[in-house]
Amino acid sequence: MTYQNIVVLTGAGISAESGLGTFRDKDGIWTKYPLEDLATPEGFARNPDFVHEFYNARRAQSAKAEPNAGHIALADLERAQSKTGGSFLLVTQNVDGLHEKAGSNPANIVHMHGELGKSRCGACGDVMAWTGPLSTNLTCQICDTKGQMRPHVVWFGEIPLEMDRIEQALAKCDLFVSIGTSGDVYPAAGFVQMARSLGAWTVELNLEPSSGSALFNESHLGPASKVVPDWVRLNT
Ligand code: BJW
Repeated sequence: MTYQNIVVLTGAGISAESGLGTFRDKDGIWTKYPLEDLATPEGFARNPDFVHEFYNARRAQSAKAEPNAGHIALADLERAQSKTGGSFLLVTQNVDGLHEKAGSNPANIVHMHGELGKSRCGACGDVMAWTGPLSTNLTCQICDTKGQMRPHVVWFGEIPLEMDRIEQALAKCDLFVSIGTSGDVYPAAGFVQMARSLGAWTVELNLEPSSGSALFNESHLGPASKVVPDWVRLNT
């Protein structure tokens, strides 16, 4: 079956087999580290050094990680879709950069929760590519403010990035595929309802049923490195 406009949403589960931890699984990041201290603007204001240490370690780990068969299958799906003349938008909640490494076209990716490979100045808002560690000793190259550099990621209570672009794509899509996300964090958790209410066919590819599982027309359970390539093969 061919679709005119495809939106794919990915979460931490697609990168699990690349060695990057998920957040809410049994050994997930938020079971080991305090979310309130590490993923909120208030936590950063209280103890920026602790937050920098956490994200510096994850930036270094992500830089070493390689995409798995799930990421690669999505790049294949995008190429197949471009041959039909249809549209394709890959909305990822992941900050690891593995979709780009797998060959997905950066122009068709929205990093709604930001990117570890970028920093942002809390004073002037300038965003720049960043590969090394961040610290409170740094000065912004644009506005010269010291101590305000932060990871370019979206914490709880902050507005995810490029929401207008995502909502426009959801409004016109005829296929919505959700991969490796628990469906516990909004607004991403609400995308399936929006797409389905506007007529899209909805597909879940996850290790286990997500919180919004009942809202999907189709659900295929298993590791992303298997279910994503299998599903892409059957649908291209
Ligand atoms: C596999 C697998 C394998 C494992 N193969 N699958 C009360 C009610 C409703 C909402 C709220 C509320 N109170 C507050 C809110 C809003 C809040 C929210 O949703 N809170 C909930 C927790 C209740 N949301 C926000 O604050 C967001 N902002 C916002 O809402 O702004 C208002 C606004 C929105 C829109 C327009 C205008 C205004 C911001 C959320 C920011 C989230 N940030 C983080 C950190 C990012 C940086 C970082 O990486 O550190 O984003 S938290 C973390 O959760 C990260 C993730 O992107 C995000 C989602 O997690 P994900 O990816 O789903 O991972 P898991 O671990 O939860 O799930 C993994 C899944 O994979 C599981 O299902 C596994 O089974 C599966 N899996 N291995 C396939 N091998």
